[in-house]
Amino acid sequence: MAGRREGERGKTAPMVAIVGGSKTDVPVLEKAVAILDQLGIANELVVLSAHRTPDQLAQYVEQAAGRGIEVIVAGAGGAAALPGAVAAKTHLPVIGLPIPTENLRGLDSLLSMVQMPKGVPVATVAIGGAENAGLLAAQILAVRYPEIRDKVIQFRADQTRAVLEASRGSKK
Ligand code: RP5
Repeated sequence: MAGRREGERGKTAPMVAIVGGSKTDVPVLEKAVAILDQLGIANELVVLSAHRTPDQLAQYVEQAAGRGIEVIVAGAGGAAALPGAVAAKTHLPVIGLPIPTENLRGLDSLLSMVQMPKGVPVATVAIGGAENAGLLAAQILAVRYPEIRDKVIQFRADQTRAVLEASRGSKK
């Protein structure tokens, strides 16, 4: 596994944390997990809310860097305070993932996330853009880990090939 580091008792220490504000966010968050798994990057998914479990969220984020987490993906919907609350408690890069919502289609989530005050950035992807959140996390890690860089480059090459093959197929 790329970026693999053995933690206590031989368990792989996660390098990316995916935090969601509610269990209802999990189906979207799992797409970020899937791309990280595909790239062989150890990750963990947790549900903690900026509003419903603020103390537990703060504690989790404060301990993250010390546990070996290097990037945090934070997905939330509606008021979507989670990514900002996470970013406020860590120096780690935080990727905001706006979760689609029923009434405002996730525009509420997106606008909440991109309006961070200066000094506390959140790198926000598209509404429901979980794959890109996972890929961006991988690309941040790729700066430091050559094996992850190679996997990202291979992913892009495979993607290019698939598009060109589909294009050739459509001309037949
Ligand atoms: C946010 O409120 C969560 O991130 C979720 O997207 C949204 C709705 O949460 P539930 O009421 O479904 O738990 O905090």
